[in-house]
Amino acid sequence: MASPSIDQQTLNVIVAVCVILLTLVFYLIYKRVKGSKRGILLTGICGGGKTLIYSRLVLDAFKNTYTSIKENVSEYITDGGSSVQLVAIPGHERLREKFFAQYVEHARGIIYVIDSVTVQKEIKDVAEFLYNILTDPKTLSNCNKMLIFCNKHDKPTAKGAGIIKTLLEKELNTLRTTKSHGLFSTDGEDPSKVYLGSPAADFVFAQLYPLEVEFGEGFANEGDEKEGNYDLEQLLTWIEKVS
Ligand SMILES: Nc1nc2c(ncn2[C@@H]2O[C@H](COP(=O)(O)OP(=O)(O)OP(=O)(O)O)[C@@H](O)[C@H]2O)c(=O)[nH]1
Ligand SMILES: [Mg+2]
Repeated sequence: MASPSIDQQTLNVIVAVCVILLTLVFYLIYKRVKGSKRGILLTGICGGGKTLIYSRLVLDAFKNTYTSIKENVSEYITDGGSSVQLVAIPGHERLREKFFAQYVEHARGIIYVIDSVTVQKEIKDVAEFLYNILTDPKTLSNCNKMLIFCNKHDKPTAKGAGIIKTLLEKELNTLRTTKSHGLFSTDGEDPSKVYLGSPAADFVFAQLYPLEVEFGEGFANEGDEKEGNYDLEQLLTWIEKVS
């Protein structure tokens, strides 16, 4: 007959083995989920500078760019040594939603690139595509980090990130009023869209929590120089943080 002290020891060993196995299983699940979400998406309307930013990061070079008709995808190793998949999505209105839907499921973070010089003139289009991204349930279920990158800050007429944030909040507030009328059909709410922010107050980005929306500014080229300088410091710091 086994002594009670041996039983206790056996029990301790079994508990220890179980704890180790469970830790291992959770670690493997965590690594798998994290590993499948490696995408950093560069998105936004036409001409914001997505392809040039992609070229600066991946090729460390200036490239002449033309309106993209397909996505650019590449591995990118951050200064801190993390590996992510950088995807530049075409901004053309007939392509952007399709490519966004294709890549969002693997996204760890979304960078919404804006031309800070033309933003006021293009605010309706800039805000509407952003609205579509922010009310897409796939965005919120897959990704909780977004950077709104205000590009072309080499130009003296570029609007600051603070002004662009206010412009967008105002336009998104209007859009959610007009669009939410269409969200209700006779069978109830449209499940393909979520309501933007809190209906109790005017829209501000902070209402999107747990989606964290940050703003940054910089430039992918300087003036009209073909090999001009660039400043993507704030964008790179953000990528490092979410990687
Ligand atoms: N001055 C200046 N020009 C820029 C900057 N970034 C991009 N450009 C120029 O803006 C134009 C559009 O840049 P792209 O990178 O092609 O823009 P995109 O967002 O990829 O556009 P689509 O592919 O149409 O969605 C090009 O002529 C770039 O050289 C910048 O920071 N400053
Ligand atoms: Mg492009």
